[in-house]
Amino acid sequence: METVTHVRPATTATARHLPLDVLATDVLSEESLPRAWRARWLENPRAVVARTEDGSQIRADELEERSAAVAARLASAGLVAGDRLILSSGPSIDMLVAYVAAHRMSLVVVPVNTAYGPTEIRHVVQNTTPRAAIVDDKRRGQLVSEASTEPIVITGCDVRLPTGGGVPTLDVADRDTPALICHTSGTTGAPKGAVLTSGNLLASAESVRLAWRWSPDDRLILALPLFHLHGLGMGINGSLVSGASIGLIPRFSPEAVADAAQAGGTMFFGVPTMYHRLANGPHLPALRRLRLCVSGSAPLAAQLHAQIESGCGQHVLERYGMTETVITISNPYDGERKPGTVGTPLPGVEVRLATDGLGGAGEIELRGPSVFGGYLNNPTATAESFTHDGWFRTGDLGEFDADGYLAIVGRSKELIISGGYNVYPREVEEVIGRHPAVVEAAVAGRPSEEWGESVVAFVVADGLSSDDVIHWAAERLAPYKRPTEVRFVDALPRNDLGKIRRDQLLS
Ligand code: MLC
Ligand code: AMP
Repeated sequence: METVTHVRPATTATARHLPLDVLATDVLSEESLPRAWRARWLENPRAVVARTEDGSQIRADELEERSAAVAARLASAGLVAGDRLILSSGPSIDMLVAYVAAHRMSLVVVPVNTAYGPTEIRHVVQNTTPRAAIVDDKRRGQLVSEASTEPIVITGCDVRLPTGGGVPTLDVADRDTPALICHTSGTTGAPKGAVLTSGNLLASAESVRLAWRWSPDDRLILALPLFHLHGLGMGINGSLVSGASIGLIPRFSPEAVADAAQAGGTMFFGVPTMYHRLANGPHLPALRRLRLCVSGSAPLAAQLHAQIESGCGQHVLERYGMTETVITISNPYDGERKPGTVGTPLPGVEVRLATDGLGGAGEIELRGPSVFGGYLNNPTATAESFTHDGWFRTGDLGEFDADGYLAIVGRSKELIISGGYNVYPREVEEVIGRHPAVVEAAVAGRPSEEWGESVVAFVVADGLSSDDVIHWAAERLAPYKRPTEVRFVDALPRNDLGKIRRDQLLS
C-alpha cells in the first residue's frame, strides 16, 4: 500500500510551549553552547553552577576560570579544535569542568558508559580515534589506551597535565561545530556514532529552557549518568544555558533525591525506573516540594503516573527524545499533561507520521534544529536514517490524539529499553552465540514493572545451565545488557526467509 504522511504543523503545537510573554523565539540566537553559557556566567558570576552531596560547589566565575585552565592544559598536550576526546566518568565537579573546557576549545566530546568493558570500549575507540581520554578510573584509562592504535593522552578528571604550551582560542564554536558523538544503534546494526553539533545541543537546551520555564532560580536534582543525552544534553546543557544550578547525585537512590528536594531542589529529571522506585518507597512525598518532575528515555506507565500524582501531587511531565535528535516532543508546562503521551513538538520541531495511507499509527519522523546531521564515518547508515525529503526516521511508532498529543505506541526498530538504557538484541545474541556450546540464541524484552523491559535470552544449546549463559554474557557485556532470564528452546521461531521472529519469542 502507498505510504502517505500526515504532517503536524509546528506552529500551533509549538505555541503551546512558549510562555505568554514570548511571542517568537530563535532557539539558535546564541549560536553555540559555549557562547550561551558564557553569557549566563557574565550575567551572574557569583551564581553557584553546581554542588555535590559532600558540600563542594563551583560558581560561574570559577567555572569560567577553571575550564579555561583545563583547556590550556589540553592544548599544551597537543589537542586542537576538532580533536575527539573521550569522557568517561561518574558525575563530579571536576568532570563538569572538563566537559565545559572541551566545548570551549571546540573538541568533540565522546561520552563513554562507565560500566563498559574491553569490547565495548574498543568499538568506541576504533570508531572515533580520539586524541585524549578523561576518565575517573585507571583501569578504564588503560583499556582506552590499549584499544587505541595512535598515541593518546589519558588523564583523570582533574586533568593534571603540564601547562605552558599553546593557549587555545576559546568560545568560537558556531552552530555547525561538531560537539558530541554519542553511540547508539539507531534503527539497525552495530553501535554508530551520532555526531551532534553545538547548534543541535543549544537548540534542544534552549527549547526546553523556554518550554519548562527554566530560570536562574532553579536547582536541578540530577541523579542521571552523564554519558547519555538525558543527563548530559538535558540536565547539564539545559542548566548551563538557563543559568540554573545543578545538584549532582553520583548514584541514584530515592533517599538522595528526597534529601536534595528537602535541601531546596526545584526540579527532578528521571527515567521511569527511578520514578517506580520513588513511588514504591517512603520518599515519594518529598517530591511534593518540587516545581517540576520530568520523565523520559522510556515509556512512563499511565498507572505509575497516577500513583505518583496520588502520592505527592506531582503531574509528571513526560517528554520524548533520542540520541540523534536530543529532546523534541514534550507535554506542556502550562496545560494538560496527558499520561501515556509525550505531548507536542518543542519550539522549532516538526513531526509527521509515515502511515500506511489510512491514518492512525505510523513511524515518527522529525525535522528541526536539534536533529543531527549523520553518523561518524557511516554515510550508508546516515542515508538510511533520513527520508528522501530530509526527515529523520526515529524507528518509533506514534499516534496523535484529537488534541495533537503524540503517544508512542511501539517500535519498528529492534531495541530493548531496560531502566532507560538501550540494549540492542543483536549485540547480546552475538556474544551468547560465541559460546562454544551454543547452537543459536535470540534475545527479547520481557515487560517489567520496575525496569520497563528486562532482557530474556532464548538459547538452543546442549548441557548448559542458565547461570553458565548469564555468567558468559556478564564477562563480556556491561551489566545492564546481560540476560536476567534464560529459556532453553529446541529451535528459534523463524519466518519463510529464515529470519528470527523476535516478536514470537515471548508469545
Ligand atoms: C543497573 N543495572 C541494570 C540497569 N542499571 N540492569 C538492567 N537495566 C538497567 N538500566 C544492574 C546493576 O548493574 C546491578 O547489577 C543490578 O542491575 C541492580 O542494580 P541497582 O543498584 O538496583 O541499579 P542502579 O545502579 O540503582 O541503576 C538503576 C538506574 C540506572 C535506574 C539508576 O539504570 C540508571 O541510571 N538509568 C538511567 C539510564 C539513562 O540515563 N538513560 C538515558 C539514555 S538517553 P549487579 O549484578 O551488580 O547486581 C535517551 C534519550 C532520552 O534515552 O530520551 O532521554
Ligand atoms: P536513545 O537511542 O538512547 O537516545 O534512546 C531513544 C529511544 O528511547 C527512543 O527512540 C524511544 O524508543 C525511547 N524513548 C525516549 N523517550 C521516551 C518516552 N517518553 N516514551 C517512550 N519511549 C521513549
